[in-house]
Amino acid sequence: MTEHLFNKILIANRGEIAVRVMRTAKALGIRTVAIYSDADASALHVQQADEAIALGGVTAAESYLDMHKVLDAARATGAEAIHPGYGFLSENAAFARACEDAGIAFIGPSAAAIEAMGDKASAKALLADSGVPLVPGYHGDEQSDERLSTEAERIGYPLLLKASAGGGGKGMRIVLSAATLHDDIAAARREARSAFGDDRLLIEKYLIRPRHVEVQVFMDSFGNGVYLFERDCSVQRRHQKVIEEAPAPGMTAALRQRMGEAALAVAQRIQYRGAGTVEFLLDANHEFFFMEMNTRLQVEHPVTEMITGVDLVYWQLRVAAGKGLPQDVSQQSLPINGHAIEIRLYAEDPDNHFLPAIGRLKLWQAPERSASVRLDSGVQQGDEVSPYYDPMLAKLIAHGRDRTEALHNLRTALAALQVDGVKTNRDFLLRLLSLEAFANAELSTDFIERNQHELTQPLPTHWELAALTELLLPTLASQPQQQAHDPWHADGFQSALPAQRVLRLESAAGDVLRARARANDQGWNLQLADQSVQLQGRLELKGQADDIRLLQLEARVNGQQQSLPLALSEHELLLFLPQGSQRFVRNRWLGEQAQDDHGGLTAPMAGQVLEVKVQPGEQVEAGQVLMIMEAMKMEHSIRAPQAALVQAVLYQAGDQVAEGTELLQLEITAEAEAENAAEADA
Ligand code: MV4
Repeated sequence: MTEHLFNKILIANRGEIAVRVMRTAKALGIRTVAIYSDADASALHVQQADEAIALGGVTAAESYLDMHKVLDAARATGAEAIHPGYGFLSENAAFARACEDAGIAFIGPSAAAIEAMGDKASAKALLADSGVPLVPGYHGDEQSDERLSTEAERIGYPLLLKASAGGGGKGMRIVLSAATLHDDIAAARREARSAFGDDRLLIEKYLIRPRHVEVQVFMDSFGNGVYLFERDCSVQRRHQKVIEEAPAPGMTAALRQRMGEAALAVAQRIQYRGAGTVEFLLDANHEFFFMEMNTRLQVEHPVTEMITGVDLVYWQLRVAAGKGLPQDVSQQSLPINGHAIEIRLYAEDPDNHFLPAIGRLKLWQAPERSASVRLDSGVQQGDEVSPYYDPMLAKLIAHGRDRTEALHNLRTALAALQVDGVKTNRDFLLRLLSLEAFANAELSTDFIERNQHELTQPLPTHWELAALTELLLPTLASQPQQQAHDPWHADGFQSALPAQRVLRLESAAGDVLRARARANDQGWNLQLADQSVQLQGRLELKGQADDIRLLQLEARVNGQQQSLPLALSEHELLLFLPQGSQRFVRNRWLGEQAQDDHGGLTAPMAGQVLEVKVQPGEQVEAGQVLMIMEAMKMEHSIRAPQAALVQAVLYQAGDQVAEGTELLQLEITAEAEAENAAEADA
C-alpha cells in the first residue's frame, strides 16, 4: 500500500469511523483533515488528524450535516477527496453531487446510484427484471386505497406496509387481516409523511422470523466487481444492530454464491462504484429476498475485513483515485478465513428502555488488541459523551478459526473492557454473548425478544469477591500511589492484617450484608449470612484514573481460582466479572443514616456552634463528643453514634445553623467497622 492515491483527504465524520478511516489513510501516507463541532473540540478523531477544522455549532445539523461548511473546510485545506463515513452526509446524493461539482472526489458511489437506491419502491421497481428475488409485493406508483386493497388481497396476509421513502424499519406496519387494512394504511401514511415527508407506501408479504443477511459488494469504475461474502446482522434491537458476524452461520457454498451474485447484479444494475451492501431477508427454507441497498461503507465492515484480509477503506481510496481493484483480486481469489463477530458498544441504559446515556467516561480501559481482537473506538478515557450524536462509542471485533473460537475471543476481550461513568450496554452484550441460543447460532430478527427472559434474570451478587477485595486492600498499602485517606495507610497498618474483621458490604441495589472474616493459614474464612467461604487472594495495582484505582484481583474462593479486573474508589467498588460488572457501595456516609437512626450529626434545633472538638481525618469512638452547640440557652453535645472516621466538619465555632443542618460527615471505615463489631460482641 505505498502507491500515490491522494495527498490529502477530509473525513466528514466523527467518532470511531473517522478514526478508522484515518488509520488506513496514514498507512498510505495520505494527510488527513478532521472536522469537528464545538462539542468535539478535544475528540479523538481531532487529535488523530493531521489538520482539523472547527465547523462551529453543536448539533449535527449545525456541523457534520451542514454540507456547505464541510465543503468549505475541504476547499480551505486543499483536500482532494472527502470520505463521508456512515450516517451524516454519506447517502446524501446532493452532497455527492456538490463534491463532484467542486472538483473534490466523493469517496463513494455516484449521486445517481445513491438516488436509485434511496427510494425503496423505485429500487425494487428497478430490479423487477434483473433476476434478483424480491419479496412478493406491490411497489407501484398508484397509491389509491382501492389499488392498495386489491394488491393486498393478491399478496395475502399477514403483510407489511413500508414507507417507500423509508428504510431501517421506520414506518413499518404489520397487517394481520383485511379487517384492519384501511386503518393501517392511513396510519402508515401518516407516519411516512411525518418521518420522510413522503407518504407513498409499498406492500410486502410478511416473512416470519427472517434473518438479516447482507452481502458486501465492491466495484471499481471500470465495471469490475466482487462480493466479499455475507454478514449476519439478525441480532438487532428496534432496528438497531447489536451483533454482526461473518460468515453467516448455516450458509452453504451454493447459497453463498447465489446471494453474492444477486448482490452483484444489484450493484451492476446501477453502475455502482465503491463499497456497498445489499441487504436480504433470509427465511428458514434458505429463500432470500432483496430488502435494500446501502450505498456506503457500513458500521459492521470490520467482520468482513477480518475474514477476507481486505482493507475496504484502502479499496475505497483506490477506486476514488480512479484505479481499479488491486491487480491480484478476483472473485475466485477471495478467501474466507475463519469467523469474526462484532459487537456495538452504545452509551445507553439497558435498565431504562435503552435510552441514550451521557456523562463523563471516567473509566475507559480497552482490552489488548491483537491479531484476533480489534477495537474500533472513537472515545478515550475522560471524554464527555454528549447527547448530540449517535450513542455508539466503539465496536469490538474478534476473530477465530471458527465461530466458537471467535465467540470465546470476543467474550474474553469484552470482559476485559472496563468502562464507568457513562451507562453502556456492555453487560447486556456480555449476557447476549453468553446465551446458549447465541452459541447455537439460533439467529433471527427477534433474537433479543425471544431470549428476553434469560437476558433479564438477575445474576447472583458476588459478596465474597467484594469482601475479599476489602480484606486484601491493606496489602496494597506498600505499593506506590497509595492514597492518603486510606485508613490502613494513615494509621500505619501497612502489613499487619488483623486476625478478625467484620465487613459491612452494600450492593449498588442497596442490599446490605455483614460478613465476619477470620484469618487462617490459607487466608480467611468468611461467614456470609448462613454460608461459610474460604477465601484467598492477591490484589495488584494496575493503574489509576482520576480517583479510581484499577486493580486486578486473583481470587481463590473455596479452592476455585479466578482473576478479574476491578475499579475501586473511596465510595465504590466495581467488579468486572466474566458475566457482567457488579457495583458495591463503600464507606457510606454515616451522616445519611444518622439522620434517621440517631439524629446525632445534624443540629437538633436552630442555634449556634460553640465548639468543634474534632478535625477531619480523626478517628472517633462511639459516644465521643464531636461538637458543642448552644440553643435556647442550653448546651447540647453532638456525639458520634458509633466508631468512625471524621470525614468533614461543616461548621465552625460561632456559626449559626438551622434545625436539621448537617454538621459533620462521618465515614465508617473498615477499621471503625471492626471496632463497632468488637463493641457489639462485648
Ligand atoms: C421485513 C420483515 C418481514 N417481512 N419485510 C426491518 C428493517 C427494514 N429494513 C426491513 N425490515 C423487515 N422487513 C418483510 N417482507 C421483517 C423485517 C424486520 C427486520 C429485518 C431485519 C432486521 C431486523 C428486523 C426486525 C424486525 C423486522
